[in-house]
Amino acid sequence: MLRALQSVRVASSRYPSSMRWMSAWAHVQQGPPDPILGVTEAFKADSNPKKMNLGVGAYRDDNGKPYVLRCVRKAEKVLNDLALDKEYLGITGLAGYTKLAAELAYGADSAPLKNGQASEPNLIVTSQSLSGTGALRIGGEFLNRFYKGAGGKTIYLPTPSWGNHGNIFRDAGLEVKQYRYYDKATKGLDFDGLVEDLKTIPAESIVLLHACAHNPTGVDPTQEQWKKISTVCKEKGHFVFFDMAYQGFASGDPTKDAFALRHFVEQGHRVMLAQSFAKNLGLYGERVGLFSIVTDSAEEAKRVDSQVKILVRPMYSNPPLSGPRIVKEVLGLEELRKEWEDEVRFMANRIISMRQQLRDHLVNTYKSTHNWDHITSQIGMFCFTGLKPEQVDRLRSEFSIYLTRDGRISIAGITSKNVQYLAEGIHTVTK
Ligand code: CBA
Repeated sequence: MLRALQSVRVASSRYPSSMRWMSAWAHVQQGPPDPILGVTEAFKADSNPKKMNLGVGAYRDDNGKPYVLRCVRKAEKVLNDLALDKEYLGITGLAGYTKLAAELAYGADSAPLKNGQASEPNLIVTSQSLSGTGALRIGGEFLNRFYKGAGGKTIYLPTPSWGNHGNIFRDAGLEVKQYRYYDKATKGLDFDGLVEDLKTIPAESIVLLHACAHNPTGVDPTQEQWKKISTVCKEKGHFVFFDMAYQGFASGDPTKDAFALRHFVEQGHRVMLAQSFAKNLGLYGERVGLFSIVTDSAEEAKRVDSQVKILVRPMYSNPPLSGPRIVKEVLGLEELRKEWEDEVRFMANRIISMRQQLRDHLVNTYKSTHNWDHITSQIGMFCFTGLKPEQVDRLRSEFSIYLTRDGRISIAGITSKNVQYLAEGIHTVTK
């Protein structure tokens, strides 16, 4: 049998017979497509003019087109006129950018950052990263190498979490476990389950929290609930790793969306943070993000910084230059920053309006008898619709509407022109 297979393979090989020998990759098995990015591939191959891609979380304008922010275009013009060089950045990236990005997340008046201004060195160690994913990976590697808490090298993720989290942390050598988060029955937060799990897992465990606009559920704790989560984590000595990929996308206000992170830091948690500028500045393909760790002292910051550099250097040497330059201009120039804040609010509001219209069509136009309140009560880029995998498959085959099989839709991909078509599709497969 093996011989037969080999001869088939050899027959289809492009190499002449004198060069035929067993390939080093003959044993490599076909892997499945990525559950999120694979949806985009399938969408691209569909020729239906009515097709909709609600898979990946990428903002579209009301014509369904990718949106480049005006403030970004202006920053690019400024940068172009400066005709800057293309030298390598340092291992941890562009200093002006890392400072502004950290201030955006933690707040310019954050105690560990304020120390930096008062002639003491900054206590927050930063490293520019390959967007949010890269920041999570640096964090995973750092935890694997250095975390000595009694909870061990296990990271606890919410159930469910962004599909890539498990892969990132497993590949970084951590064990991955879960805590309760989403309540399927209420389509809201299982707050009691969450708190109970955080109390039950071993002391000094590593816990990943989505800072805002939880992916995939669109369900965030309230400010009061965040305070309680902070207290429980503190009592148990848990180490908190925040993932903040959507700052500004939850409420339209980046400061409000940073509440959880800032509260934890105020309460004395020395957290880790993964930040991304993919969504809130629309810099998806520029891959610009930030990894940061809040340390205890200037001396500790210095040691940690040295080890972050040692960790990053063999992975990719140093990060790319164009993205952070753009962010530095936008956040650093008052006029562009103001324009950015307006644009983030605009994007968030368009998403809120699409939620409303989708729910209205289901309830009023199609008279669906299901409860669709969660479409408007959930926040951020995504709605966790509750659609079953078979219903998702029908949306794809009968309507050319593409989403992930867990029933998540990227609201940012809906427009005022196709929202009714989507409602029709959802109604058809759920009635
Ligand atoms: N964390 C979370 C919670 C995310 O949802 C995403 C992006 C990232 C990483 C980190 P980036 O590396 O591009 O900065 O983002 N998640 C997706 O929007 C998508 O970009 C999503 O559709 O789930 C992805 O890569 O899957």
